[in-house]
Parts: sequence; C-alpha cells; structure tokens
Amino acid sequence: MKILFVNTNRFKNNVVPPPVAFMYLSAPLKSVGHNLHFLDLMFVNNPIQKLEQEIIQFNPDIVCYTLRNMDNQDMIDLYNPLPEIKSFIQIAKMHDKISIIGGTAFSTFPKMWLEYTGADYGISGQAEKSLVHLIDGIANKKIDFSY
Ligand code: B12
Repeated sequence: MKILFVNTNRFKNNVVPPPVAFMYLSAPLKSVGHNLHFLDLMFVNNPIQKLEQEIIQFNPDIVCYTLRNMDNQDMIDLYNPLPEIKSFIQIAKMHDKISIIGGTAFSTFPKMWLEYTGADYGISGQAEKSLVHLIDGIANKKIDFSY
C-alpha cells in the first residue's frame, strides 16, 4: 500500500527532536513491500497547504500521523498543539484517506485523541510489529470499519 507518514510536531522551543519514530517504523513496513513517503511539518510555513499538496500528489491509501507532544509541561506558558494536530488529521478525512495515529502524545491519552481527532485507528505504545499487522488487516479487509 501507499503510506504517507506525517511528523506533526512543530514545537521549536528547546531542542528540535528529529522525527525518529518514522525511522523505527519504516524498515518493518518496507520489508513487507509498502511504498512509503515522509512529510515533516516541523519547518513548513503553511502545513495545511503542504499536507494537502502531498496527499494529492502522492495519493496514499493511508496517512500515518506521529503525535509527539501533548503539551510542553509548562503551567505558566502552556503550549497546546491539539487543535493544529486535529486540523492535520481532518485533511486526510477530507480526502477520504484512512488515518492512523500513534506516538508518545497519543499513547498518553489514546481514547481522548481518537475521539477528538476522529482518526480511524490508533496504536498505543511501540508499533514496529503492530502497525504492520494493522495495515495488513486493512489491506486484506480483515478489519471491520463499522465500529
Ligand atoms: C529523548 C526525549 C527528549 C529529548 C529529545 C532528544 C532528541 N534529539 O530526540 C529532549 C530532552 C530534547 C526532549 C524534549 C522535549 N520533550 Co521529550 N522525550 C524524550 C523521550 C525520553 C524519548 C523520545 C524518543 O526519542 N523515543 C524513541 C522513539 C523511536 O519512540 P517514539 O517516538 O515513541 O515512537 C514509537 C511509538 O510511539 C510509536 N509511534 C510513534 N509515532 C507513531 C505513529 C503511528 C501512526 C503509529 C501507529 C505508532 C507510532 O512507534 C514508535 C516505534 O515503536 C520521551 C519519553 C519516552 N520514553 O518516550 C520524552 C517525551 C516524548 N518528551 C516529552 C516532552 C513533553 C518534551 C518537551 C515538550 C519538554 C519541554 N518542556 O521542553 C520537549 C519537546 C521538544 C520538542 N521541540 O518537541 C513528553 C511528551 C508527552 C507530553 N507530555 O507531551 C515525553 C513522552 C516524556 C513524558 N513522559 O512526559 N525529549
């Protein structure tokens, strides 16, 4: 399948961590033959426009979003990325693409994130093996969408 993998982290304070999750997840997906494309939104000026452009050009079957930070753990100057991340996931839905979310922020509050963003699927915790199984299930229609 064609999979677009999106790094949603745009928090630039402190160190900017490289999107290592994709490095961990790409090898197992490639080893079973998936066609991957990666989009890092960290330094993009207009992330919504860029994401929409990538979805139209690459035309993926599935968009995977990595969600790193819930917040900056700063009660005086709180950073809240939730609305922006939700808007990224809505773009996949607008284009009728299957969306899968994961990452440390997602794993902290998985039920809340799924309900808030409307993503199709989420995997909490490490996903090197489970993401391959989930995508295999989607590809072979072994997963019931009507939940
Ligand atoms: C190392 C680290 C840092 C380092 C990064 C250094 C570097 N060069 O990368 C430093 C110290 C700089 C740092 C900074 C911050 N960090 Co930090 N950090 C971590 C730590 C310990 C490991 C992150 C990591 O690299 N993991 C390795 C990668 C491969 O794992 P992963 O991203 O989780 O990916 C796996 C799964 O999540 C999943 N997955 C990931 N994406 C996807 C996507 C899909 C579709 C699927 C299915 C699965 C999936 O599969 C992957 C492979 O198994 C985590 C805690 C932890 N144990 O995870 C906190 C953590 C991520 N950090 C956190 C926070 C808050 C911050 C800061 C905001 C702190 C601050 N106040 O400044 C900043 C943010 C920096 C930024 N600009 O974004 C929180 C995030 C949760 C939250 N509360 O928002 C965590 C979870 C710590 C915590 N328990 O609170 N951090």
